[in-house]
Amino acid sequence: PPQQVASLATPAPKLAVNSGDCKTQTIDDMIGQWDSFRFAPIRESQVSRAMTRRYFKDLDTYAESDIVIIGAGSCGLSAAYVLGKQRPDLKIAIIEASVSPGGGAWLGGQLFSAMVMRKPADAFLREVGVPYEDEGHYVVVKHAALFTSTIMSKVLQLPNVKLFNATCVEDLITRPSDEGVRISGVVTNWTLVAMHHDDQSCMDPNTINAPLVISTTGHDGPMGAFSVKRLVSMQRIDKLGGMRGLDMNTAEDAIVKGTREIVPGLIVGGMELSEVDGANRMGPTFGAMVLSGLKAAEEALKVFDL
Ligand code: AHZ
Repeated sequence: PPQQVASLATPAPKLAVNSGDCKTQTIDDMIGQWDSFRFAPIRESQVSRAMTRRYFKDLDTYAESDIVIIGAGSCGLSAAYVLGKQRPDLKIAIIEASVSPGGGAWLGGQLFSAMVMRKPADAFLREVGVPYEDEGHYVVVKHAALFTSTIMSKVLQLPNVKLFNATCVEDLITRPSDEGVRISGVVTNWTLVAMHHDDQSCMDPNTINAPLVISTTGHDGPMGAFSVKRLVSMQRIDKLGGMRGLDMNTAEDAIVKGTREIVPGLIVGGMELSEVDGANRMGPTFGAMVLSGLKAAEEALKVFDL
């Protein structure tokens, strides 16, 4: 049977803080006391070390990950949420090319604020604690940004998940296998570096090894459909089906049901899948993205339950 999504009831573990002899204040301690107010002292190198030490420790820790998720849009974040909650023993790295994770889920359609989700995807909103208006067959979140910021905050609080933003996947790591080739990790670069491959001499990338990669890079465009386009150029799949025109009714079911391991070691979900399967697009309705994330997580857990 499909695994149940764990409840959110347990609070996120507190990070250890070395408060030294600095008194912990409340907001009330400060109000009306601004004349005597001052920040605790700091040396600039402490700020630098606080960031770099953690970042390089994370690079070290996640150089061997259990799962890499490419793309932190609505599908990738949903998959990360389910996997991270369900399996605290797994190390999950999310690689997001943009400085700001969230993909297309900061707005609904056009540049409108509200986000529509068709039922039964409202179950996911209840799971993460996003309020909505019930309109019968569909629900409306008053701000798409409310959904995106909520799921992002839940994902980023998970101790076994690390988001590397401003970092893009430039290639896939492969290994020979009985089925031809197995995807065994990702090749990464800071996005700002990747943008300058044409005007700087060789700037080699970095790598993350992982037995399983989930690609959710969205449909084709300046950034999207990264992994499936690479599968074509490495002759692992013949050609892409090409995303078809908009039909909400067929598109959403097709994306959720089709979310699967496309080649060994690579699960594809969200709108990236429409480019493989020749599925319709759905436009501004996001239920399929969260449920594709749920299905991607379920497919991934089959690998780790062996
Ligand atoms: O920055 C991209 C975005 O945040 C990121 N991304 C793309 N290529 C990458 C790479 N390395 C790292 N090579 C990369 N990150 O992937 C994220 C994709 O998010 P998205 O919101 O575009 O995709 P999604 O499938 O999660 O959601 C699609 C939302 C859409 S599109 C659509 C339509 O056009 O009809 N309808 C919906 C609901």
